[in-house]
Amino acid sequence: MAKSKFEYVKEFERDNCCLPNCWIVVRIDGRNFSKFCEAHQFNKPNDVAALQLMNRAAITVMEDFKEIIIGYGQSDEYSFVFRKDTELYKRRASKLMTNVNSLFASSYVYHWPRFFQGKELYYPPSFDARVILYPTDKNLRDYLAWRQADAHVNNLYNTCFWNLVLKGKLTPSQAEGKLRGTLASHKNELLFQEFGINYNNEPPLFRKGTTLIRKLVPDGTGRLKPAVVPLVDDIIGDRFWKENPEVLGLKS
Ligand code: DGT
Ligand code: MG
Ligand code: MG
Ligand code: MG
Ligand code: MG
Repeated sequence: MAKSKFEYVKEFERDNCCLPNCWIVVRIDGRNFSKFCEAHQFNKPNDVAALQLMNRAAITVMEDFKEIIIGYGQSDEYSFVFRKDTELYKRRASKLMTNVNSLFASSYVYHWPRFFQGKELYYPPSFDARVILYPTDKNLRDYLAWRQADAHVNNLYNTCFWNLVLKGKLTPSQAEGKLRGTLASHKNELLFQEFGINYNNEPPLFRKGTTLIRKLVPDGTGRLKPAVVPLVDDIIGDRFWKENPEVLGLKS
């Protein structure tokens, strides 16, 4: 077929391919979810339905993109890790990132009514996305540990903050002042002394976030079928990785 004289503009396109042998992480994060959560009256500091909807959208992404080996989500963010040897879209970063991001966003909206029966979605949410490459298994594990540690630090702070505001009747700025510069031990003590809350008994979903991995589960006919399974577990220590060696494909 003859090419048009305009064809040369295609040469301006540049592929941004991910380096070989690296784990490819795509992380999405809700855009201005401070406002989105407020507008939709999410429970503070954690809304179970909202977290479950995030998980549902992430499962949809992993059911479609089979080369994602693990997902980890907390708050308004989700990380997806592609196999280090994936050749999907010739490892083009923009293809991987934009496809994951738009499927996540559309799934979030698609599944909304099931998680928020009767609650209207007032405006379309959107998410940012980035691609990060990790050359070693240790780097990848440290990345996931970093996100889970972040969930813990933020949740401890937010649990204190919202108890001080909602039960302690402090203004937001008073609560902020009271918590500024305090250590985790102080926050634990504050929750216990002032509100009788043992932080370690708070729901693990809030403290640890959700990890999605693939497991073989019975399909009802006695056969085992691969499925994306949500786990609420510690992924910082070694135990999780020893119990699930297939995730990183480690030789035992
Ligand atoms: P960004 O990401 O820079 O566009 O801005 P934000 O506002 O999304 O900020 P980010 O991602 O650092 O923080 C997440 C916000 O979402 C934070 O304001 C807390 C809120 N959020 C997340 N999960 C929940 C929830 O379950 N309940 C409530 N009430 N708020 C939540
Ligand atoms: Mg942000
Ligand atoms: Mg956000
Ligand atoms: Mg966030
Ligand atoms: Mg096309």
